[in-house]
Amino acid sequence: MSTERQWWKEAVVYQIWPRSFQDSNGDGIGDLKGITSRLDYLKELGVNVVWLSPCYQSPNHDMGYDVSDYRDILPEFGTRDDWKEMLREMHSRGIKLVMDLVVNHCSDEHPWFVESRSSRDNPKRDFFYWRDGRDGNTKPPNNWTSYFSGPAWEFDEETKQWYLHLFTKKQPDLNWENEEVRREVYDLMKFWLDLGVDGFRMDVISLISEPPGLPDGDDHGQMLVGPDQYAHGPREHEFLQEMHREVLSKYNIMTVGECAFVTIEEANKYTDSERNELNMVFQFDLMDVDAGEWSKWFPREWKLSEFKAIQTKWQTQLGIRCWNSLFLSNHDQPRPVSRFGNDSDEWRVISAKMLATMNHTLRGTPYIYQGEEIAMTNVQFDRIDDFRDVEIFNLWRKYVVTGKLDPKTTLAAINKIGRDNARTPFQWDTSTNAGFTTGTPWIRVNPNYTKINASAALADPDSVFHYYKRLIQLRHEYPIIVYGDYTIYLPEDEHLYVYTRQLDGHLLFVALNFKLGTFKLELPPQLDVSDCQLLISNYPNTNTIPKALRPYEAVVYYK
Ligand code: TEU
Ligand code: CA
Repeated sequence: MSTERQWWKEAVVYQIWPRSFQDSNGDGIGDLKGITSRLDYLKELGVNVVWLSPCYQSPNHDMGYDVSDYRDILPEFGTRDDWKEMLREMHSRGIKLVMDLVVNHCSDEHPWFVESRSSRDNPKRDFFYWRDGRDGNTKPPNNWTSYFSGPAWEFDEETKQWYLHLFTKKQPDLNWENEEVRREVYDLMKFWLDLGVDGFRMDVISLISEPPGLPDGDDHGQMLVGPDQYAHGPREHEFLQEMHREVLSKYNIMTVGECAFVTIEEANKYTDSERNELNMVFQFDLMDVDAGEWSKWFPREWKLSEFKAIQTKWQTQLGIRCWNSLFLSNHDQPRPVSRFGNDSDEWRVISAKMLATMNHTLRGTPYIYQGEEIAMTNVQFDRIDDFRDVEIFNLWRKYVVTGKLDPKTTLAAINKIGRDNARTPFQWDTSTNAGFTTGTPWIRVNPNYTKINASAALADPDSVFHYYKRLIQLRHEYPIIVYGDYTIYLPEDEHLYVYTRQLDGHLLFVALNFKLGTFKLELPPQLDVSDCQLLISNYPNTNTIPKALRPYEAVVYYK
């Protein structure tokens, strides 16, 4: 049996985080009209799909991931008509639109929650998880901690009960056990699908079903009971199959579920086409490779062999009917060239191309996060006030303000791994504020925009941008890049990542040097790479496979 061919397997997806992409009216905040004005740039890059992070009505406590009206556009971003025009302009350029679906939780300002908290017998009470606390109601109902520091429960003074929030207290969790909640979700999905959207990225969809009785989790002795304890509840797959029956099956769309803590076994269930759940999931094993034992805020050194083992697991252990997604960053992650490559002046371009080569030649659908295609880097803010992310502020309040962590090392960790790295404005050109806004940007622009920007990248045929463009073209020309089987070589090598893809008698050979040094490329005798043709490389190369790889060198051959 061979892999079923599907448009969303062949596509490349570009993620837009609207607040920081392009401002059109000088208020310092990116907006929908701004996106529309930049679509020719995306067309030039050659991407097939845009995944748009939330643009719905929201108090923006968690930058749009706290929705207060699922059918309305946030006024800062524009109007429904602006949205319709954006969609029309995308479609006329052959670009599809995937919207973000944030329905594990909503905002505490959503009318459902406002009603729900108004009294214990309100009809919407059961839309959320309300419970009595322990010890005479003085302690939360269980020991779960929220994703963003502190307990996952908040006490409500009015009705004297606690509600569950796996993220901030302004993001109450919806109770999916309640059939009415599910019906509301399916209705709002149909609302957007009927307006012409081409799919959904589903925020933390692995958290919608809770373990019955909401039992205490094991705190591992660290007072942290994180989502690994409450992800993939018993009704998760049942809910998704219902959603598929009620909504997804009626449209030709793509779905990707953000699945925190997903195991390969679970991912096989989520994405098996015969089970009718999701097309693919985002898994975070690679994003956790540098996380310390305690949390991501205590990063550790990682070995290339571990990195490759993660990739290889996801390349080889998903079933033939399943599918993978490939990403190096998103709006929650630091910039990949700073994290996995080398962002010095000398190596930024070369190492970013090497990382891109990997992300676009593995099996799965590749995602590009805005700015990655010009190798934007992490920022370096030296004051906590320069940041804007609630996750960072919660960390600061809980640990630094209370004296548990020292400000200097915490600031260093925030600069290294914090989410605002991904959220500084897109760097378009050398004009004021990188061409992002004529006003004051809502978050500071990375000062390196004078060197790193899209206009410079477009003008330089050797830029990272043009390299991405070529990778995307290759994907559309060579089915082996999409559908080929994966084999790794030299798995223990700590410098090079070498693998092949195979399809219908063809071979794709990929070799990547992850390190700053030149290393011999010794190929196993069973691998016949004679008569190969060079498809792409970040160094000048020929049809002869090099005997050694230079710093961050990437080569792709085909026969
Ligand atoms: O993220 C969920 C999630 O798993 C992230 O918390 C991620 O692992 C983390 O930010 C890394 O520190 C989604 C959204 O992508 C994120 O922006 C939201 O804040 C979150 O859900 C709540 O909606
Ligand atoms: Ca604006």
